[in-house]
Amino acid sequence: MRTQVAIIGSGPSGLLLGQLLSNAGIDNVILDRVGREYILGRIRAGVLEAGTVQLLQQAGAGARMQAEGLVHDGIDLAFAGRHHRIDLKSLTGSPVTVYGQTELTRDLMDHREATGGRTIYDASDATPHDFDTARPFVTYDKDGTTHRIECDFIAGCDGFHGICRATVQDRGIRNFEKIYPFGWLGILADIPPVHHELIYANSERGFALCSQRSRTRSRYYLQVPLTDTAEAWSDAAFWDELRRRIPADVAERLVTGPSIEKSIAPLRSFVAEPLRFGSLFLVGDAGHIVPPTGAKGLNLAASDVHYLFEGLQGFYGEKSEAGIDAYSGRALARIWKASRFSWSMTTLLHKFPDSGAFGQKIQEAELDYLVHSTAASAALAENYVGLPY
Ligand code: RFL
Ligand code: PHB
Repeated sequence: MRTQVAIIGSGPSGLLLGQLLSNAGIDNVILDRVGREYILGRIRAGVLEAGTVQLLQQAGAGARMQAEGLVHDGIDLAFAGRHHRIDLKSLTGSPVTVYGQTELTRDLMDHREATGGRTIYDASDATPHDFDTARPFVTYDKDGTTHRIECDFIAGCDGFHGICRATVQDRGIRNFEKIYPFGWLGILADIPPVHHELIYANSERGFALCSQRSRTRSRYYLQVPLTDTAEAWSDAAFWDELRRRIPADVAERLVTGPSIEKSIAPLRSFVAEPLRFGSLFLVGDAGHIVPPTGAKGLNLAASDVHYLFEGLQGFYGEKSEAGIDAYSGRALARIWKASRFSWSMTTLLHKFPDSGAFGQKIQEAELDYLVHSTAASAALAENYVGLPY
């Protein structure tokens, strides 16, 4: 088989890139190790920056998000028993959109199917080859046979544990990493959200987040030790602990119900440099990970796609390599700023094992300053709604 761009990974990065390329008449094939339903079973991000919303619309897959996505003009920061609103819209001119990654992925998959895009699911052992020559190709196994896709470029959209970054480990790549000493226990439940906007809560017992997927579906998170397991947390224990970490007036309004998903995600900051190796590009989580506190992971995947799509469009349309040459530098400049923001939100809001009562007071003082200083609130809001591409 031959294509122009072979895309490894059918998560949000691979699907968004594939659709933008297809719309521009650039042929592409997407490969994924697992199947559609497995991918749609992963509960992940929930907050979209305006740039991500715009890209989904540009891809032609934005109709349902436009109709069902919840536009949020602000977020709440809770600490020391109180909560304060950061007015994102008035501070930056931009809101965020609450729309689940599962739904965004489903919309992109459906649109790809409707427009005749090629996706090969359950493709095992996908491997990029010869990406430092003029004739790169990808091999994969399916139904007991090894297949080969000849291409011009390979987009590594295969997430943090994928094969693409692993393939270039001995080619001068630098990895920058910080592991946090806790994880997030997330719960999804068909109950109305406790508040119409998100609440990020710092408390002496650890961080909590009140998020949502719709007016009838809530998503809540608790900071937990890495030694905890999701199975050991009953729903009742989760709701009890959440009530203790959020302000009393919010806890009183909390509606609880049976969980439909419960899982623990470790928190990590990671950036690989560079993101290009000949004709192989690393995109999204394949090249970087942020802790979820700033809601940046999916949005960074989208900005990577934007830069790479522009580069590939320039290559095929104007025979210019300037855009693909600039990809790694442009993407990394934005990635590092979002990594800084995610790290600082994580540091500000979580309980660290060694920080003690002094550390708690310092966090509360910083939060108090943040919510009462227009300049500091604006800096947070600018980063939260997304820095310009
Ligand atoms: P994905 O979504 O991991 O998709 C990668 C795809 O590649 C496939 N794959 C392979 N295919 C072929 N061969 C191989 N060898 C392969 N290895 C892997 C996988 O099956 C998969 O289908 O990466 P992508 O597309 O770059 O998208 C990134 C986002 O998924 C991620 O950044 C976000 O989910 C992060 N994130 C959040 N981001 C936000 O912007 N806002 C949020 O509110 C937010 N909340 C979150 C999050 C991530 C979380 N977890 C669980 C990590 C909340 C959580 C709890
Ligand atoms: C989510 O709803 O899953 C979510 C929202 C905001 C975050 C992280 C996750 O910062």
